[in-house]
Amino acid sequence: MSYKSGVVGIVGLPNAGKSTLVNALVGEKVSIVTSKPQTTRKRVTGIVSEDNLQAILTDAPGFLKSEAGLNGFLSDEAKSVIEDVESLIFVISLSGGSLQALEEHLKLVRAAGKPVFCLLNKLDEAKPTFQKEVETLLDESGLEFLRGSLKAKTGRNEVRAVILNWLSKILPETGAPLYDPEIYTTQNMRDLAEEVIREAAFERLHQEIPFGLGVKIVKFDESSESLTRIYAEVWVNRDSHKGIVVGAGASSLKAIGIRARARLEEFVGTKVFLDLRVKVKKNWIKNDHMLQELGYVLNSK
Ligand SMILES: Nc1nc2c(ncn2[C@@H]2O[C@H](COP(=O)(O)OP(=O)(O)OP(=O)(O)O)[C@@H](O)[C@H]2O)c(=O)[nH]1
Ligand SMILES: [Mg+2]
Repeated sequence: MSYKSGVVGIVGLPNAGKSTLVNALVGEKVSIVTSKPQTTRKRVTGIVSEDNLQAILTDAPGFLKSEAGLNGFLSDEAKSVIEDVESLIFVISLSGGSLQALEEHLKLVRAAGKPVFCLLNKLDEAKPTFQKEVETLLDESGLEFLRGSLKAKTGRNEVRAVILNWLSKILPETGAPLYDPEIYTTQNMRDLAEEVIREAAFERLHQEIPFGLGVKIVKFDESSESLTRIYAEVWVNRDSHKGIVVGAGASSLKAIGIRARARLEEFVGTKVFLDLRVKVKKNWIKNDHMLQELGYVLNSK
């Protein structure tokens, strides 16, 4: 019987809807989604298993040009995802943005010489002039594209069906799935906990904080069958950010903890005790040693 599988990179500029697409294709929440750009940092794997195919999706950070610090890591990670996969889905937001940044990213994507499918996302918020420019660019590049919106369920289902059909054509024949079809992510619980806490914090905080916010899981204690104890540090880049994350009477930190704990309980399947502490780690986003401590280091380095 024919069975196809392969590794597919989900790439694009920050905030285009890449992680939303991964979650829609997998049918489970594997990657965190927020309204703030540069949400995804380390690549996340989501696995879609159908009767005839399995796609191992690699959700990349948004593409940006930078050489140092956390931005440098994001930039390198986005580029290395393009190298490490067999085919690519390029997600573009029609809600506007820089055509030049898009062109630069497109150049890298095309240079990889791999099958590419483009999703023109956020059709519900499309800016007509920008949409025209993007479509001309893709037509000139000879790239296949779909216009769609991942905002509502019907849109997600339509996009999912078209992309699965594309995958069924381009994925290589493997005879059997590469991963057990029951598995939908390769992420471990510690990494997942870090992402869930970061998402809860991003949702709660002002625009300027999230980029300088990191989460370190200090201890993940599963020794009790009915209660998982998670001890985590929330790192901020500046003294002045600590008070904002904690909030008056610790209201903000408590709200972050409540939201994160509810999601963590769904994932781990037990009650969760969550201990969150805010630490000021001055300029950690520019410090190689501290970046490494949070796992922001390329596998190849
Ligand atoms: N209006 C609208 N919003 C969308 C659509 N798809 C995704 N979003 C929203 O866009 C924002 C960014 O979505 P993400 O999936 O986190 O985007 P991303 O490309 O993974 O972003 P980074 O990881 O930061 O690069 C979130 O607030 C989503 O809910 C869409 O089709 N329409
Ligand atoms: Mg993302």
